[in-house]
Amino acid sequence: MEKQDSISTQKLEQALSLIISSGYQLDNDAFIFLKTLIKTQDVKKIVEDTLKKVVASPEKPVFITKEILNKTLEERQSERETQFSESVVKTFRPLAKDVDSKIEIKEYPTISSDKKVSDFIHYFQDRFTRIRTLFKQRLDVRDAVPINEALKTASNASVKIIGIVTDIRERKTNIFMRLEDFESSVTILFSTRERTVFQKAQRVFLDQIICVQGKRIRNDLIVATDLIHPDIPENPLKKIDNTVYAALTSDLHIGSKKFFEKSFNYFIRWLKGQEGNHRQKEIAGKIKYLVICGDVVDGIGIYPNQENELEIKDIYKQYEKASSILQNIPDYIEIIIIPGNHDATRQALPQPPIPKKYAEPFYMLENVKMLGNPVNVTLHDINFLLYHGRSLDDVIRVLPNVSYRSLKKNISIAMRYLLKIRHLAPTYGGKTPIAPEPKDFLIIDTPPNVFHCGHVHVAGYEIYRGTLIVNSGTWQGQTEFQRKMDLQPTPAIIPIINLSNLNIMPMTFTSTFQ
Ligand code: D5M
Ligand code: FE
Ligand code: ZN
Repeated sequence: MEKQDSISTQKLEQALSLIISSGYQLDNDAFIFLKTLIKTQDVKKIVEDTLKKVVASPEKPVFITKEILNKTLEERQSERETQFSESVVKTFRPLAKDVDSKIEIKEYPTISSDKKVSDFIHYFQDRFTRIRTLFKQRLDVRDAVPINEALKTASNASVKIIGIVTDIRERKTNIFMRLEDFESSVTILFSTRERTVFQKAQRVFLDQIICVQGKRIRNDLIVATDLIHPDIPENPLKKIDNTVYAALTSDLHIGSKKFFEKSFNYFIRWLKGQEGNHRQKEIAGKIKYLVICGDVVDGIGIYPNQENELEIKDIYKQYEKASSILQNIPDYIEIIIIPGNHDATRQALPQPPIPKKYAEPFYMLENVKMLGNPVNVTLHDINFLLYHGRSLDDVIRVLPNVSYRSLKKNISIAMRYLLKIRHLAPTYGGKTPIAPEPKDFLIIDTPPNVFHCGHVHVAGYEIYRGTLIVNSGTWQGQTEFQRKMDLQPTPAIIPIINLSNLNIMPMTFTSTFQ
């Protein structure tokens, strides 16, 4: 320490004699200023640089002032910063830049605009037939029979049927459901005497396809002894020899006053190799895909009094701002964008991609793919089911133990339920609007490797029967409405998925950066 001090003093002395020998004088403030710098700066170098500038300038001052010295100091600092960021950029070698992207988009809805009554019939016929096929893959459902056959059996016989739920009446000690198939219908009684079956029945949605095992006790009344969902079979985690990662996110809500813009820009700088420690930079360099699962912007008139929380009150400007931010992402990263309920596209599911009319700047970016909601995409041989997740609000309502307050622990349970029923939004005409396309695009035909949703603004993950369930949270702080609902969002967390083993690494970009 003492040695250090004497070196600093020596440098100050050398600096002073340099000034004098060059024919200049140091004013008092400048002297005090230099003394304050001796511990942290090379004062001799500062003086040398200052003298060089002074000698070169046409108006040579007699006194070297504090201001002149300070200017040199600032220039040196900014030069060092530039060198630092250049060296970071030079040493950042993103592996993903040398990997070709591999994206396959599975079948896509062709949206018809004029709806007829017959569309509803086709829609439900398609739903019933396809979910029944999924049911028949289960060993314990192969012996299910059409409802009219079940009605012909002897009284008290055990029967198994598959049907669509057309009516639900819940009382204190029992639930009556009406179940229909193509030919007939029947009433099912779930009694609290069969507690677990009764609880399963409490979670059933209208228009859902279920399998019921029970006893026919009267003409068209069956007392349920079991309720079965199609569920997904065990699908072992795919192990693929990939070194690439996907970053999953959603619910940016650009245009909202609560958008975490600084955090999001920090995330982009990290992607570019400009932030983070060595290990974090290594992860950033492997990111090949960025998936944005809806609610890119906050939209206009989406909920009452939204204007109080809007920074940008024009939908076009919201998308302009969104693209001006996202265009800073390195172009070797493929960006996939689907809409959510705040985006400017049809609200009914399946939602078409956000149209060019509103999101034109995005269509100009070569590394951006605008897709619909929901959609199946394969990224490097890993199947993703991307769905914004509006119906999760309905699921949260029917599942006991799951509430907005408990979402941090339970969001994956709500998503898991959609996998079990093999449908993304069962109730027609409920809170989640559905358009009756001739084919039901909301059925989960094939269990995905990754099931990615957003919407609830709370990040959560789990592996269910080999499928990685991810909710990617949000970049928006708590809104007034969410405060009333006691929903605590988890902004600025990005789950990063290693596509070779589906390992998940949540990266946080909050705290000091907001
Ligand atoms: O939805 C974000 C979360 O907040 C989601 O869980 C629903 C809840 N939310 C927000 N607004 C409403 C209204 N008006 N009704 C019910 N639930 C709501 P987001 O789609 O981002 O607004
Ligand atoms: Fe949202
Ligand atoms: Zn949403």
